Amino acid sequence: MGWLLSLGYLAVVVAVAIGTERRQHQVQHGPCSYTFILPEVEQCPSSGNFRVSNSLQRDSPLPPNAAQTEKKLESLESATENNTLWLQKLESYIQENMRSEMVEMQRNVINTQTATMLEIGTNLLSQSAEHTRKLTNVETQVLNQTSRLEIQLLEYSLSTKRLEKQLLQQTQEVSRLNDKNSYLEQRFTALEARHSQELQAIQQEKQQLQELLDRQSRLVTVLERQLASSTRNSTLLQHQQATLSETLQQLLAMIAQCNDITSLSKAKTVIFRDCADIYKCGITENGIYNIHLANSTQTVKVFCDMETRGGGWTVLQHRFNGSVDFHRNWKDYKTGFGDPSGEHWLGNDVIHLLTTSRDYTLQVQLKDVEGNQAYSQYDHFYIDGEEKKYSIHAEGFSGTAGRTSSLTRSGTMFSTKDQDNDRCSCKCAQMASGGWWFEACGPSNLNGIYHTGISSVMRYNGVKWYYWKGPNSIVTRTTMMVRPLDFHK
Ligand SMILES: *[C@@H]1O[C@H](CO)[C@@H](O)[C@H](O)[C@H]1NC(C)=O
Ligand SMILES: *[C@@H]1O[C@H](CO)[C@@H](O)[C@H](O)[C@H]1NC(C)=O
Ligand SMILES: *[C@@H]1O[C@H](CO)[C@@H](O)[C@H](O)[C@H]1NC(C)=O
Ligand SMILES: *[C@@H]1O[C@H](CO)[C@@H](O)[C@H](O)[C@H]1NC(C)=O
Ligand SMILES: CC(=O)N[C@H]1CO[C@H](CO)[C@@H](O)[C@@H]1O
Repeated sequence: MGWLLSLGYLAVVVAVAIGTERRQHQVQHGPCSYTFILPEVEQCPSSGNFRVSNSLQRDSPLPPNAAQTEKKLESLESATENNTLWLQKLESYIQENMRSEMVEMQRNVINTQTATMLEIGTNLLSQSAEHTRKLTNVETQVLNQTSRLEIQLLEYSLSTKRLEKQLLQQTQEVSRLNDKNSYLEQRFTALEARHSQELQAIQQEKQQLQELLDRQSRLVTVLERQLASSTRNSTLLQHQQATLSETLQQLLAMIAQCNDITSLSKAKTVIFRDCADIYKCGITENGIYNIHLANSTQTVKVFCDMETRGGGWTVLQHRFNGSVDFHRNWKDYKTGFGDPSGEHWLGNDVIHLLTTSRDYTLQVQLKDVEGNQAYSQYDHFYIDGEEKKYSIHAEGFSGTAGRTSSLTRSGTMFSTKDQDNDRCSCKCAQMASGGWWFEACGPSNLNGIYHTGISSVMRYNGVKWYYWKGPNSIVTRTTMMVRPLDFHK
């Protein structure tokens, strides 16, 4: 069988050599190997003188034992010859069977291919074994990875569980928040509703305000129109005002006439005889006014006291600071001296004419150095004319300045330093100073020396009203004034 295989192999080698150039071939037979060169089949036409070279080359080196080697060599030579013969035979056989063998060879080729395929298969097997090994490695690695992955997976699952727990908590939290949210939403809704209500209310208010505004603007328009007509009317009013002011001026003129005694007396029959007349005309302020004496064209400036006890008093005598000298002669007392606005004596003639024209009341007002005030009143008072030495007449005594009248009895005449009409052997007017109704000098002298300051020395010449505070009282203010008895009627 091995031999057949060898033959087959040889045939294959020969088949390979066919169609190619001359090539060397080796054949392994047991421990020996043979090298031979095959002739070219196509270049050798099938002629009869085909020869085979007998030359054989020895490949292996000579053995150490030469005899043995010789023997062996001989056997080998014979074998070779046998072989050569065999080969020749074979060659011829081959030559004969070339064509038929060709077919077989082709079949053999297929076999060879199969072998090759087998070899390749073996190779493949070995490769696949390698691959298997590698695969195993890979598998272990994969297993390693898988285990690692499993561990990781375990960890992951653990963490997943943790996360799940957290998720659960968060879900709970979320649900709680949702609850809260819903509550808030409810509240929000309520608030929204309230807001919308408020908004509605505000809108209503706004509307109302708008309406109000409209109404007001309409009103303003109406007012404007009224203003326009008022402006027109104001012209009319101005005319009326002009008329009114004219009337007023007329009235004022009339009042002025009331004040101006001269013009009134000349123009009309109404005459201011005294301050009472002026007061009744409506003038109630203290001041200096003109009066007309009865049966006379003379105008007299007098001071009117419009405030004391009902007002309407015509002042005859006034002293308050000693600025005017009262130690004067008959003529001065007759005509009067000083200024009605300050210290003065009105004048005996005027006093006579005035007090004999109507029934007059005399009032004597006093004030001492300590500021005490008092008065003496005589309901009926008048003095005679110069022919009767201005004799005094005062009845109906009352008042606070002493319980007894300090005036001398009625009928006492007037005396000055240059006319002694008293009932004293002395000259009272010179002793007591000033002009007065002295008797045996008497308890009063309002025209004496105006002393200032307190003194213990008895003064006979000072201002005196004996029954008020005795002889030592210092009177600092005196006023003699008259008013008609029927003033209040
Ligand atoms: C997996 O492989 C790494 C190196 O790649 C090695 O250190 C480890 O011990 C292996 N683990 C297992 C379970 O084989
Ligand atoms: C303007 O005067 C007329 C007639 O005098 C009167 O009817 C009208 O009311 C007056 N208008 C105003 C705004 O006073
Ligand atoms: C007294 O009074 C009058 C009038 O008020 C004034 O003019 C005068 O200076 C006064 N005299 C003294 C001394 O006070
Ligand atoms: C004023 O004159 C008239 C007539 O002449 C007279 O009757 C009257 O008494 C006089 N009055 C005074 C106060 O003299
Ligand atoms: C020396 C040797 O082996 N010779 C052989 C050659 O071939 C014939 C037959 O084929 C054999 O019988 C011989 O022995």
